[in-house]
Amino acid sequence: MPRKLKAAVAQLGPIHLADGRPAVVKRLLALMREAHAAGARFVVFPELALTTFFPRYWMTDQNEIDRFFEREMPGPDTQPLFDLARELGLGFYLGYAELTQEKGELHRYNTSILVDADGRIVGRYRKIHLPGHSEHLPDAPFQHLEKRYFEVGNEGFKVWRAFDAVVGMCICNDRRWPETFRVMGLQGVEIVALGYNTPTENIHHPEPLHLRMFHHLLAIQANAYQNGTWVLAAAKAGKEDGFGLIGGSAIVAPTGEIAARTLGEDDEVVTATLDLDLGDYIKRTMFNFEKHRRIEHYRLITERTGAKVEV
Ligand code: CDT
Repeated sequence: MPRKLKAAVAQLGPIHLADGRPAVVKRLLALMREAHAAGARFVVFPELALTTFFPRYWMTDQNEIDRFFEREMPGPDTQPLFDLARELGLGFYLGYAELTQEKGELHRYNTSILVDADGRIVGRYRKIHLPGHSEHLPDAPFQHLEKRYFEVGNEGFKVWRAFDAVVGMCICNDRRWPETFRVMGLQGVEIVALGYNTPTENIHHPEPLHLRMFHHLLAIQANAYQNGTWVLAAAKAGKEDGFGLIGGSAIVAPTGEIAARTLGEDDEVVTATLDLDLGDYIKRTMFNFEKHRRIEHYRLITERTGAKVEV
């Protein structure tokens, strides 16, 4: 019996500072209805999908920062997403800023959840590769303060069984690191859901603009192929209060080919029918880990963090 899943990526256009949660959730609900009408059973939303990409702003008042965080999930504003998921039989991935109290201490993470077709949270991922900086960069056109506002995720790269598949999650910058995908690949991942906010400009180095899209696609296509997995990548795109984010939301097959891709920089749904067995031949042949990996030569990957020239 072939395992097929019609899945959707729901790109979001800009969310401005002035846009409140109810207005954003209304957009998400409309995208869910569109994905469902196209036959999808799973839809992927972007990273930090409920607010503007606030790490671009330098803030020192913790109350001001915490306005961008969710204290509960679902909460009063987000409950409609879960209700609609159950009504439509449509699962989703959602990225948001998580404020949680654990052992009497507050923690803040850049988080995503996996919600099944019954509207139940079946998985949670807290972003591990936090890019950017923690200090104020007065000369930069905008900030990238993920290292200031979030802690490094403490739950690893896990996979969950959902939609008759093995599903993993990661967030934005994670997609650029082969380790992210290989850890999930070693758990037999078949679908990696991924939300992102990628600024159009690299504040750390004046790169040609086209490289932002090229590197995004290069990373998701290569990692899909090298692990024989589908990748569902959803962008927040367009100009948020004048600050640009790339689009290029895509569904990538285990062959590394792009099966669907958004065209614009606004709210947009694209779908594809995933053959969940397509990655099997890649996992059995070229990337048969059991047969071909040589872990005795990979020690440095977990023992050394930064590159060091010793010759
Ligand atoms: N959100 C996020 O992780 N964005 C990064 C930009 C890094 S530039 C400091 C990305 O990898 O797309």
